[in-house]
Amino acid sequence: MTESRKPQPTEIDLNDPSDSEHVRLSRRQFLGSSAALMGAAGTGLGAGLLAPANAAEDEHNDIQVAPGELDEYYGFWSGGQSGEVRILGVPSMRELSRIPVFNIDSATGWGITNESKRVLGDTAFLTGDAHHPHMSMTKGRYDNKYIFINDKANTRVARIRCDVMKTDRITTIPNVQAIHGLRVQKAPYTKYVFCNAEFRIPHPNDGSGMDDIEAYYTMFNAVDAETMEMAFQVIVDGNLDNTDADYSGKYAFSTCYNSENAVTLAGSLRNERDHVVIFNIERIEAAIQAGDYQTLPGADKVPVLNGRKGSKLTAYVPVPKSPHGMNTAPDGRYAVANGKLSPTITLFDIHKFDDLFEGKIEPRDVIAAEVELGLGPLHTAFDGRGNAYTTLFIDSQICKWNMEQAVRAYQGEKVNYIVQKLDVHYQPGHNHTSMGETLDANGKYLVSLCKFSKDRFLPVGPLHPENDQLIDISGDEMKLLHDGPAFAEPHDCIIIHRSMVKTDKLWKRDDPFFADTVAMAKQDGITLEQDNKVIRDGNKVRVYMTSSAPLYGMDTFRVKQGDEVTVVITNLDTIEDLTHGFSLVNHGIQFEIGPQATASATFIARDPGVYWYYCTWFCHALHMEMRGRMLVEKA
Ligand code: RUQ
Ligand code: CUA
Repeated sequence: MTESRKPQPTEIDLNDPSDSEHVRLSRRQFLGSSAALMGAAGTGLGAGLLAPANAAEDEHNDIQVAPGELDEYYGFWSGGQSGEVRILGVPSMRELSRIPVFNIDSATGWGITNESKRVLGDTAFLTGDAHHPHMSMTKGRYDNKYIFINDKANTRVARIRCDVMKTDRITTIPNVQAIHGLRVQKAPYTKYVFCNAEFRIPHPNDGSGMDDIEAYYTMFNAVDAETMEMAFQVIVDGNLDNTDADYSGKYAFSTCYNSENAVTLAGSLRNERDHVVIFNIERIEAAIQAGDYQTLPGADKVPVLNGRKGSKLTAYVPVPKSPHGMNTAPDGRYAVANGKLSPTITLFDIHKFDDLFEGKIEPRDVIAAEVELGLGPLHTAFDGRGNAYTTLFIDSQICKWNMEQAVRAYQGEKVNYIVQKLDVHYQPGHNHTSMGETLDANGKYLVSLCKFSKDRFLPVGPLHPENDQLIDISGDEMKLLHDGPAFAEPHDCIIIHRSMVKTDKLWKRDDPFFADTVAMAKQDGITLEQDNKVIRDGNKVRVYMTSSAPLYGMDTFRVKQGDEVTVVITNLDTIEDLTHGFSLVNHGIQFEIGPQATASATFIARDPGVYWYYCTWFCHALHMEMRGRMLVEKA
């Protein structure tokens, strides 16, 4: 089960321009022409301008993305406290799109339309704090199905569909608080989304037992990636921070700070060591099969297993002081716990986990190396060539180090495992390499997500942007290429070769995203693709109309004061990029209707009078004229 974890050679030819139908000019060809390079440099492309002075001679730095050219990689960025996910092009670092998830968005109508409210459920009014976006995988490689992301603020996990890049499911994790670390099971496929609940709470959390701090606990959670239902929860000692999984599908592991079970800062810093908890997924599944679990109130179908110290389902490995990031190397063998309050990283040998669970070795025997890197190690990324890149928060540096050399140094050999330290600006949290958390890690780019930008950009008031710095790691030395300002803290990102991401250009009429709305129309005897009709059902009114640039199917509709009005719009246009919008003035109603999509929103017609509605997405030379009136008659 654990033999073959060797990374396979990458299946993508990164220099093959045919991997995207849009690419007309090979990048190398392009860079070979200094005239073209000058031409691009003269356009003032802003974020797209990345070539260092020596780009023309230096093979490694082919990072120019000229106007009309496409990026080689997609970046999926967490939007932090904004609650959204952003799509960037890498290496240009241009922002391509935003996917609202845990936020309300006036452009797309996320949190406003009935379709998005069905996804958001009864948590539609909540805020979001998005940290860790991760794409589903098959056999350790991205599979373009879903991107999952956590909401720490309201204990949720969301799923984004990669075909349309919209959020399609959101699950609130029961009986825990603050989902932080999130990763997917990497093999054989993403059956589970693993997510850590960070804060310990009383159980039941009903106002009793609030002062019995010792009895608080938290849980490690697994969500079924297809159904988005809870698969299981595991009670742990301490709290949980970040998590990752191995390449066999058998193990997941989480860092823990506050093994002291304290509720104050001072209390949680008492111990010199906290721990990493290793979860044996096979044993957990067997225990569920055997009925060896309990359930908790309010979630009586979710198996809750005991994974506290001494349990056969988990192993606790002591590591220095409040470890934070947990990162599996693409060699399938090693995983790094980042020391945070200790200047060390702890390198785990995953190949020894079987022995540990069989009781043949002691917990600390799974440690292949524990070496000093610098101050404040938070997260580690990998290049697929045996090197690791660790952010040093306090030192404001990225430390590049070699894993095998670190193992030898830990065994007492006099070898230098640190390859290079690069200053970043400033205080990096996460970092991420191109394809770095998959078997396709290719060591081209590294992004350092810096928490402070200080003097790197024009001042914009007391609230500064973050600074996502792009670094070339393809050569022996790391080279800083680009400063990327970002609003609201992107904790984490993933960088995926464009050949592995395929999206739809138009909606399909039978898309499940608006299937409920289509079903409602059918009940009303409406054919959405052609009918423009008002259906009255008591004081509920459903207004069905089409949109086709530059016209709505109805330029006037009439309702009565106090009616609950649902406006349903179907965009008949079949042209790529031809999105219409619908905004009803003074009613807080605004949303996107993509080509071939149906979208709807419901509101109360409170005040009599004339209210204009208009198209919010510029769609046609007569876009301004794309409008109509809602006439609200006095009750
Ligand atoms: S965790 S750095 Cu969610 Cu590191 Cu932010
Ligand atoms: Cu339709 Cu603008």
